[in-house]
Amino acid sequence: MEQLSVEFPLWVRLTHFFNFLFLSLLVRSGIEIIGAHPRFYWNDHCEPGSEWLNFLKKKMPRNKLWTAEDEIKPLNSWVALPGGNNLGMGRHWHYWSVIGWLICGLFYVSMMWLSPHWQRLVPASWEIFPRAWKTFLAYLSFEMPQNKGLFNPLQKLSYFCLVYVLTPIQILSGIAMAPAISGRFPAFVALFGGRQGARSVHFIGLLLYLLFFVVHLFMVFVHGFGKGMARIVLGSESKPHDIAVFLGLAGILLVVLINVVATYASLKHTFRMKKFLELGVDSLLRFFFHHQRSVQNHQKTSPTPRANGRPPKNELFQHHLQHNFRDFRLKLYGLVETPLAFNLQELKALPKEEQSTLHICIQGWSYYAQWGGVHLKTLLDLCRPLPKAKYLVFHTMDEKWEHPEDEGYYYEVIDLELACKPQSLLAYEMNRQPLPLEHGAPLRLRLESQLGYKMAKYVSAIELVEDFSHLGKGQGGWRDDVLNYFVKTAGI
Ligand SMILES: Nc1nc2c(c(=O)[nH]1)N[C@H]1C(S)=C(S)[C@@H](COP(=O)(O)O)O[C@H]1N2
Ligand SMILES: [Mo]
Repeated sequence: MEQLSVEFPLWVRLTHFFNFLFLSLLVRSGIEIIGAHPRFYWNDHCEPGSEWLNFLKKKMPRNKLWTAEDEIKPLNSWVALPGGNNLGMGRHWHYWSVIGWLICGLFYVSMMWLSPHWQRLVPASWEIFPRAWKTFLAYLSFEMPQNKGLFNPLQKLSYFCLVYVLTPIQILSGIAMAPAISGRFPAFVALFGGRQGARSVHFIGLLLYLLFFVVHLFMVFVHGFGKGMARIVLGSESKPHDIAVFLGLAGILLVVLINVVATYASLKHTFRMKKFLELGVDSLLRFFFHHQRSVQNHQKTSPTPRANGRPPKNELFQHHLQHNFRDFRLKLYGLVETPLAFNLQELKALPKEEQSTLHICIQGWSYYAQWGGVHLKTLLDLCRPLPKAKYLVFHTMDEKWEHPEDEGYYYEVIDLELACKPQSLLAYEMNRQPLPLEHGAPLRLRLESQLGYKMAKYVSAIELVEDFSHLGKGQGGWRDDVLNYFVKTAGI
């Protein structure tokens, strides 16, 4: 074996700093995301009461319809990035910093394996376990273990687990939560015991990073702060401790400052910040998560699926309800050769598609249901989009009376590629019954590789357009516009 010096090369010291920076952003934005549904389950039905961990003390009313939006817990900016009810921005920060963190981590691991440094973390034999245990007992009896190399056995084992066990699990459980991935590779997600298993594992991972951070900091103090700083900032214990402590504290302050600025800018200049965080990240997310086709067939239904978005109250919708949608017509218009209108009987006479899938809300909860309806492709083949047509706008009868401060009816935009996927339906049936009122009667969109908010309920018309920037605030959907500044790719 090559001899290892007791110095930290520059790349170790730099990646240590960036790892700390990106992890601080990841943890805080992760906490923001948890606030959107602060409950954890080991089952994908997310039955209220079946959570193993619940941070929401609020009880949901038994006697009236509540929706998942009532379960949001706005968090303090001291713990969450950016804090408040800002799921969209939390997600932006999470994806932005995960890319930085992955680049940093990949560089670190490659440098380890390209140099003799890999031996620092990879145990040479199973002997590491009893030796680490002995070190642990030594600490318990307030003895300082004598290091032969840079790290003692317990340290080596903890770092190994952090880099080569916890981190891969965290990356994989994160990916498993994307609906595009759980739709395309259900067996992979089953490794975690399902979607909620992946979410719970991802959360436990966050706790372990925090635990590591606290113990690591404690150990640095126990072993000598100046000595530790000299190593990690300047590379070796023999370097001047005072300069190292000064630079080290300046580095920590910089990370704090970046967090403060990130929080402030996200709250004060949300739209500009969103644009900044999308640079590059948006195309990367699109590349990985937009083109997957869902192949789900779960054959499961959840006893009490949640709803999000309450039924419309406006006169037209009430009229349709009273008359059992007898005069209802679904309109197809815009950039098409033949504008069309269908009543429900006519839609039901078209070839029927059925699918049994997992619904995943951006907030984090999920449920299984069976859906029956017309393939969007069938409708497109009938009205024949003009070559100019790029997008489908789903207009709804939902005036969003619950959000009087935000104007406009609920709508969602998808592109032709998504519309032509095999599991993209306009559904009129849920669990083999006519679509219930709270789930979008008479018609709702189902896009099984996407997050729930894309799947507009109470759909009344489909318009084909070349561009959607004139609609609402131009972000391609009601929730995309007004609520939370969502990322463009709803596959993750
Ligand atoms: N018209 C309308 N459609 C909507 C919404 C809404 O508020 N209004 N909420 C969306 C969100 S965020 C989700 S998660 C799903 C929820 O579908 P469900 O209520 O059938 O469970 O509907 C989507 N479609
Ligand atoms: Mo949602």
